[in-house]
Amino acid sequence: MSTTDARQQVTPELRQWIVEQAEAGHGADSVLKAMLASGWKEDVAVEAMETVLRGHLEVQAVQQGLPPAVPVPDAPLDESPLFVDAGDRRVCVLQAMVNPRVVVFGGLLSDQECDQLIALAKPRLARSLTVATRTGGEEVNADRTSNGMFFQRGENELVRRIEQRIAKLVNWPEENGEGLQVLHYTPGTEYKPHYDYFDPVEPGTPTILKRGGQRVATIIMYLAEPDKGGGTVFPDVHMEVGPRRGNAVFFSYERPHPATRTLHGGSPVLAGEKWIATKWLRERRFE
Ligand code: PD2
Ligand code: ZN
Repeated sequence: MSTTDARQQVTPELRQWIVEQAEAGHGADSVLKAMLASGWKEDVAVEAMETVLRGHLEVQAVQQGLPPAVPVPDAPLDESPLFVDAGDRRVCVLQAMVNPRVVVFGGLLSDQECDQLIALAKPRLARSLTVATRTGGEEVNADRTSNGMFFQRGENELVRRIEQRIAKLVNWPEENGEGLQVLHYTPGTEYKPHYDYFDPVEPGTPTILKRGGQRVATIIMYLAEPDKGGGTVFPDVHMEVGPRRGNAVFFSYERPHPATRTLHGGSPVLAGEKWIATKWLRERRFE
């Protein structure tokens, strides 16, 4: 492989060579080394490798029957910042995982915002429902024993402020968000492991998707801490996020498939009370 092209274009031949190297089991480091030795600039070489391999993996995934990947929200974490500018607030990055994409944020909400959300939600709580993918409606589900309520998107100044902050934090239009949902868990209540996307094979899913397409990301904000239990768990990667007040866990899923490893659940609260606010983000404007 050699390049004399001053613009360093990723030609079909280069694409093929990168894929062949990967398929032959050569690691990213040795492929990069070979490209640098052939005169490729490092940033161009890295970008070319990433783009080509991502594209190749996507073609293979779809050939194997997986739904196609779509763009998803994400925070700007490329340079491993300690903080992200979320407009009216600097939010701390406590932990970041690539696969599944999970980010734990510190201080997304102030204590006062947590208390205000709880106070506004309290009089409106009812037994939580889940989407009935068979019909497209909603149903009581033994896997989800919390009480909860939804705010309308932009319902009041507090909700608008938080929605704007989330939109800036993960670079996703506010109007693609479902209404903020507040949930209350008492001892013994939980949300058993599930996926937040809608299962494409369920008959009710096409109806659900008319209102903004698939869910592509979730942000769970912790408003009040239980004394024991109540962590958010990701069983596929054996991870548990502690429900620390003001913090949040964000995760995205680029296709509605278990390959995203975004199975997650709210562990039973063992003592005390847990309050959270969940925001689900859709592909398009959610009406
Ligand atoms: O309460 C939680 O930790 C939790 C866990 C899993 C919430 C949700 N899912 C959700 O609201 O989607
Ligand atoms: Zn969930």
